[in-house]
Order: sequence, then C-alpha cells, then structure tokens
Amino acid sequence: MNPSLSRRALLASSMAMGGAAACSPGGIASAGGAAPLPAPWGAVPSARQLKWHDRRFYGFVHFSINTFTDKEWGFGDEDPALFNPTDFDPDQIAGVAKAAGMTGLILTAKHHDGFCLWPTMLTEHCIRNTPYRNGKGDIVGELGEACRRAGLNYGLYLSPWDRNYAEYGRPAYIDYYRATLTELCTRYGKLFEVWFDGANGGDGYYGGARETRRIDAPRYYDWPSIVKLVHELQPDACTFDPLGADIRWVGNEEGHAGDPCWPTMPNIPYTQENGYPGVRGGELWWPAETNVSIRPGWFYHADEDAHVKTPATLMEMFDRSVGHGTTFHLNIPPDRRGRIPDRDVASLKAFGDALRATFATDLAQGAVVTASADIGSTAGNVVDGNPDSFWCAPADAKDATLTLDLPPGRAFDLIELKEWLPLGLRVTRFAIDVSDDGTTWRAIAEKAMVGPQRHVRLAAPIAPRRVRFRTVEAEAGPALRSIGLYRSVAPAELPPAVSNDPSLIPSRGWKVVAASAAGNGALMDDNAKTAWQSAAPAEVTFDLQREEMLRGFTLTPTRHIDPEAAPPSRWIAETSVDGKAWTAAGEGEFSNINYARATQRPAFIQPRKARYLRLRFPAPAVAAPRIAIAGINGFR
Ligand code: FUL
Repeated sequence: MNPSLSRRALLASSMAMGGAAACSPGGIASAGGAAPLPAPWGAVPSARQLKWHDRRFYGFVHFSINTFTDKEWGFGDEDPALFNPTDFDPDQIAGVAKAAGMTGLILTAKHHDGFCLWPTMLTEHCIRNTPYRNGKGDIVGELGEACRRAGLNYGLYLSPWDRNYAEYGRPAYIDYYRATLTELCTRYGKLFEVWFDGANGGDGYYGGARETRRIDAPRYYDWPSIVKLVHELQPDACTFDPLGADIRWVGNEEGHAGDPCWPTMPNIPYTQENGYPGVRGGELWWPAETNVSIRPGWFYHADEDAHVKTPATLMEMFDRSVGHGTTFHLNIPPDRRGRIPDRDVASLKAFGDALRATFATDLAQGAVVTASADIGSTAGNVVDGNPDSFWCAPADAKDATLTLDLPPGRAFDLIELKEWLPLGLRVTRFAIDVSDDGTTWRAIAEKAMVGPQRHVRLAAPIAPRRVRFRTVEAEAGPALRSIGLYRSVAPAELPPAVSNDPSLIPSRGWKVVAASAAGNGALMDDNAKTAWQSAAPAEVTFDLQREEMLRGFTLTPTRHIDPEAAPPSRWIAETSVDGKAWTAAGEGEFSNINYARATQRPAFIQPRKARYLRLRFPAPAVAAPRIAIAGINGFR
C-alpha cells in the first residue's frame, strides 16, 4: 500500500519553515519510517488559496438595476423603484449553476451605479426603496440561502467605484465602503471569494454633482487594509484582484488564459502583459481567475438572447482556463424576471452534462505506477483518488519520470495533471510519452507548467499500455498530486438561437447613404464576426427604407481584439424624416465597451419618428488608429 503524504503535515511543516529555502524538519510517514520532506521551491499558496484552486469552475451573477435599464454601467442616478424582478427565483439560479457543474456563485451585491441589493441602512440607494417584496426583499440573502441549499459556495462582488455616492473620491466614501463590506462579510454566512472590480473613477451622478472624479486607486482604497478586513471577517475568502489580493485578473474578459498561466507574479502592480501568462518564478503566489460572460454583456439584455455562448464554446473556454491552470468564472445573468433565461439554461446544462460525462471515469485508476525516483514509495499516490496524497521525487531528481502501466483497452484523449502545490511549482516543462512494450516510446505532448491543473487534449483517443510523465526542465524533483486519463464527451449541440426581442428593428435591408469609410455592409449583416472600420471620427448615415418609431439604436462592437482597431468610446446621434432636416437625438458613452464587448443599447432623448439615422463616433475607446464596429440596429 502506498503511504499517504499528509497535506496537513506538509502544510504545518512548510509554514514552520517560514521560507522556501529552509529544509523541512518534518517527515513523511512511509512504509520504512519517516522520509524527509523536500523544501518547497519558490512561492507557495496560502491555505485559502489552496482551497480556492479546487473550486475550479464557478459562476458570476450580474443582476441589478442595469437589468432593468438595459445598461452595462449605470450612471448612479437611476431610481431604485426600477428594480422590480417579477419572479426572482434564487433556487432556479442555483439549480442551473449546479447543472452546469459549478461549485459556487458570486453575486454583484453592488455594481458601479451604487445600488445595493441588500437592505443596508448605510444608504437609501438600495433594495429597501424598491417595489420588490415591498422593500422587504434581500437579494444577497435570498441567493445566499439558495446556494447553501444547493451545496454551492457563495461569494460577493462589491464595486469599489460608486457613481451614486456623494462622497466618492473623498475619505468619507472609504468609511462607507468598509462599512458596507463589513455588513456583507458578517451577515451572509461563509464566503469563498470577495470581488473588487478594477474599473474605478470617471464620470457619475455622485449625489447630484454629475462630474468626473478621478482617483489614484492603490492610494485611495489602501487595498492591503481592505484585504485584511476581509480576511479577518472571512478567513477562507479569497480576494480579487488588486496587488495584495489573493487572486488576479487574467487580463481579458473573453474566457481564455495564457498557455500556460503561471500562478506566480512579481511583487509589482498588475499589468495585462504579466497577468495573462503569469511569471515563472515570480515571488508572489497570485493566481489568475478567467472571467467571462455567457452573453456578450455582463447584464441581461433581451437583444442578446440569440447570442448566448454555445455548449461547445463553453467547453473550449473551460479548456483554455481550467486546462491552463486558472479557475473558470462564468457569468450567468438573470433576466427581468430574476431567472436564468431558457437559452442560457439549455447551453449550461448541455455543457455540464458533457463535463460530468468526461470526468466521470478516470481511466488511470488501477494503473500500476512506478517512478524513476521516489521518496518512500509514493508513486501510486497519483492515481489513488485521494486529493491529499502525492508522489514526491527527491529534490535533486530533476529529470524524474513516472510511468503508468495500464490494463488493455483504456482509450483516452484527455490527460489531466496536477502538481502538489504546497511544494511550489517545481516543473518548468514536461512531456508525455506512450508505449506498448515499455521499450519503444513515442512523445505525444510537451508543455510548460503542471501547476494547479494542466490539460493535454489529444486529437483522437489512444489506448497505449503505458503512459509516461517526463520532466523536460525542472527547478526541483517533481511532486505530483494526480494524473488522470479521460475519454472526452462532446457537448450536445443546440438548435440555432432566435432573437425574441420584439423591440429590435433589424438593420438588414437598410441602406448606407454616406459613411466615412467603405465596407459598411458589415454593419447590417447580423454577424458579429465581420466589422466596419473607419479612421476617427467615424460617421455613418442610414436610410431605414421606411419611417420607424425609433427609441434608440444598438451597437455591437467588434469582438476581435486588434491593436489597429478598437470600439468607439462615445456616440452622437441625429435623425431625420426626409434626409434633409436633421434633429439631435442624443449623445453618450459606451460603457465598458473595450473589455466587455457587449452589444450596447443607447436610448435617445425621446422616441421619435425617423427614416434616416446619422451616427457619429468621435474616438476609439482605447488608443488605436481606427474605430471598428460589428453591427448596428435600431429599437422601438
Ligand atoms: C468589469 C466591470 O466594469 C463590468 O461591468 C463587469 O462587472 C466585469 C466583471 O468587470 O471590470
């Protein structure tokens, strides 16, 4: 029988060592007595980070006043009375998360507009002043209870930026922010994650001042003190994402992480260049979370009903996040009823079914395992199904190999490897070889990093009699928690989605009368993959071909990330009934357009009859030579 390397003993000893270079005084219980533990290499995770890595896949719930105003970022002047879900069903939301295979949910307790989803007495801009349950509701509490009933972990998002609060930008707001955070951390049971958004400062309502307020975020918030507050009140909660927090941003909102994505980073402020791949050997254990929405936007918008990500896309994102060593944080926004819409449910369920079917049987179980180097006889621990045991090679066995002898007929196309994280990231590169006779070997993959978990997908199933893990480059002899072999199951396909937004006026059939650049057919082809590009300012005039009652327009930004072309930052609209006399229809910002790439739905000052629509886009949302737009429609 293989001895088990106890996680608790190891954690205790690595904490007692207090440094990566120290040699462990402890030992590993083994058949022949205690074998010395090797010293960890480099940064190692804290106890709460270790637990968090195993959360693997969890959901985000963006639900707030924006759900009712069709915005992505509320300005902060919204009337709380607008928040009125007609059929809020937290058990349906939790049930969908379970069906998708999620381990928890994180709710936007307050987004940038400042509206609080719990009955706080610290502001009037909260659920107490809404028609929902006659002001007696508490979305934070109700979803938290449903999560507990469903056996899901629960976490909360509290936007540091507050476009409603009069004192935002001044010291009094920090007191308010800490007080709201304290309420959330003390009233709603155990939290596994607390999310601090990086979007901070800009224009807002600010108690009626309606001005722009810029802040120096690290100085203003004093993040280490806020992280400390969370840890004091919620010892298991990992904080996201400023320097000093437990988890970092992966650097995009599109659902992919670097290949690989190292959990370590240098002890300097975050950059997307570092955050995406992570930094091998960085002194901080600051692992990435890959966050993305199942829809283009973070909040529910009816005109995105036909743009819900397919089960196959979710699987691809799972591979490119979890498979690269990060967690996968998928947003599932409830609609105005307060339920996850049918299309999203179907997609999540098909994805969850495929995930469960794929990981139901570990074909490595029962393999006979041998290692070229071992402390004690721990090699078999990689297939024992025990998350607290691992194979450990001596520190100097940097080229150690581990071989799984399989029974015949074990056909697999997905390999999952996990490193024993309390000993650090010892392996820099590894290879997987296969053989039938144990003499002739064929390399089938070579990759950097094992880390929290690493997936190797094969083009087709294979059934070799032996599978070998081989270190190609390592800083210390490897310590692996597990090697799993799986036969992947593709998710079921869904029938094509149809938009069920009756207010949409599709642009298919419109004519472009004038435009600042050619190629404008892409604006009207209902295809987010094609885009019109123009130097700034970009301008386009449409003939709708018939008079319509227009309330506003929708703009879908290009989803293609291109340094040469970015979505527009603002819009200016005019309308006309005859193409000669024009009246101003309004102007405004596209909120969060560069990162979320959601369809935007700006409303005009008031609905108007129009046959012609002229839109002007003065500048790109980030510095780029051109503006790119994938589609424009109208709405009534
Ligand atoms: C971003 C925010 O600005 C979005 O609205 C959303 O909440 C996303 C998760 O983070 O930075």
